[in-house]
Amino acid sequence: MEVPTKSALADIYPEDAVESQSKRWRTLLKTFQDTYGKAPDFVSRSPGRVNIIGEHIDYSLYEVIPMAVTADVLLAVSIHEKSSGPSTVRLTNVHPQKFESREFTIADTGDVHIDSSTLEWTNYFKSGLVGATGLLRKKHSNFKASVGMDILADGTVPSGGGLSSSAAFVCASALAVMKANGAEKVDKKELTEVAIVSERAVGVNSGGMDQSASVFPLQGSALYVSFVPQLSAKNIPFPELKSPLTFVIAQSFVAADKHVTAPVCYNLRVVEVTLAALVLSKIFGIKNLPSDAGPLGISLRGFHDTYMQEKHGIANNHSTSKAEFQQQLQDLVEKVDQYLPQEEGYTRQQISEIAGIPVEELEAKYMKKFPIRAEKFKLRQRALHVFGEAIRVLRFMDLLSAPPPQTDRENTELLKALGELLNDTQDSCRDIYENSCPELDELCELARSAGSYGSRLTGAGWGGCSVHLVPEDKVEMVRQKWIHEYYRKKFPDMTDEKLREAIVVSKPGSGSCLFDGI
Ligand code: NG1
Ligand code: MG
Repeated sequence: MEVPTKSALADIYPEDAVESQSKRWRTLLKTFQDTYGKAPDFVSRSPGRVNIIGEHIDYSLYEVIPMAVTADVLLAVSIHEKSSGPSTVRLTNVHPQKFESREFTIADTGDVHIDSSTLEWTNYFKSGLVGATGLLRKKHSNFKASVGMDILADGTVPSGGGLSSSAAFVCASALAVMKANGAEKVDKKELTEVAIVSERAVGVNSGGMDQSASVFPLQGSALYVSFVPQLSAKNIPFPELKSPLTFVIAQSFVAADKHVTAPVCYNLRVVEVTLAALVLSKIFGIKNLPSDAGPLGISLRGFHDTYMQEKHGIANNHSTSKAEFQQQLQDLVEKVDQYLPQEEGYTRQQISEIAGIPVEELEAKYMKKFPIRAEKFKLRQRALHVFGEAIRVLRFMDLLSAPPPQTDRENTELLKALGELLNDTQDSCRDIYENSCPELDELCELARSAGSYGSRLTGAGWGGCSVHLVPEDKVEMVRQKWIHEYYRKKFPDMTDEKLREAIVVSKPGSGSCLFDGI
């Protein structure tokens, strides 16, 4: 295939990135030729994302608003002839020192071995492969195993940096496998669902936000992602403002390695909100808490909707107004405050007594799939964050969808109101959900002192990235503040290149796509 034309690249990258992307694509295709002695058949692409608002509530099945960023994963692929017997996948990376070349076989049965106990870059490809294989089998009863492939990967989403390199990689991989095996048209919803389930195969109990944000977005839009009654995503164009919305992303350079910290951080939060759903259902005498798409089979959203149905005869659905839904959430906040009073958390024994389920059964159902380590479970705080954050997402949507401001004053007021919601999220993450860290708190404080309207961590937290709503004319002040007060002080040896990577002014980018040069 040929390097895509600049106008084709302009469809997926912002104007000012087209030149450098064109160079990058040329290098990718040339390196492929040098490595494998042939040209790739196609390139599959999927971007990273930044979450604007709605943190740690996707796995409780509440709506979130992320956007795609320019940074992405590209997989250049050449397909092997279909043959009998096992097929081979060769994977190389444009950064071979960091990501060593690998080769593995796909058995005739289609099975692939994934060792999720090690942090291995090709696992993300394998998990996308397994997911896509499952989807292809569902569609074609005679489909068994994927063809072999030669692949060269180039990822610009920093790993462990909170911009979801993992989802970008899994989505690009699943898309590549679909294409290599002859899928004519890949349905975005199917691709996203496959990627969500696949990523769980590499050991993290993830929600579905990252994969949705990697697949669905259109350039210039944020994405409103819903998980109930089923996964759906709506592109929300940013309002045309005199003083436009500018999001600045800043790395903390505190590595947030989920595979190491999951048992006491991410996966523990998933268990805590699931147990909160269970306990609240018992407290309110819910009869039929349905199993749902939450990673552990029940969710706070499931509790919420069932509670409204059983106690108030209200069926929440698409005709429920946002205002009504907000009011329900507000009531739930008050209920949690009253009925889950223990600030210090709840022991397994206490949860077992309230839920009427033996401790062993609780452990088997909710703590085995992904191991966790905890004596106490902070049900009160976690539920308060989830309901509160779900309210903030609705308010944010209301502000984005209102008629655009007419005067400078209204413009500033809108930015301030949006920023305040981001600041409230940060407070809630820091104090109630406890997924911030001192470095992220500091980046937010510094940005606000230099003119940011709203600053908060983005993604899982405990390190990684932060996102800031900054008026265009203050971006430079904020940048200087961080450089002098944070980066230079904390990392005196940091190279200029690394520093450039640390702070990114991001425009909303576009989702997954395939280039086959036709
Ligand atoms: P990160 O760690 O930033 O990729 C994680 C989850 C999301 C979501 C956020 C918190 C994975 C793959 N992603 O994002 O689904 O729950 O944390 O809002 O685990
Ligand atoms: Mg991730």
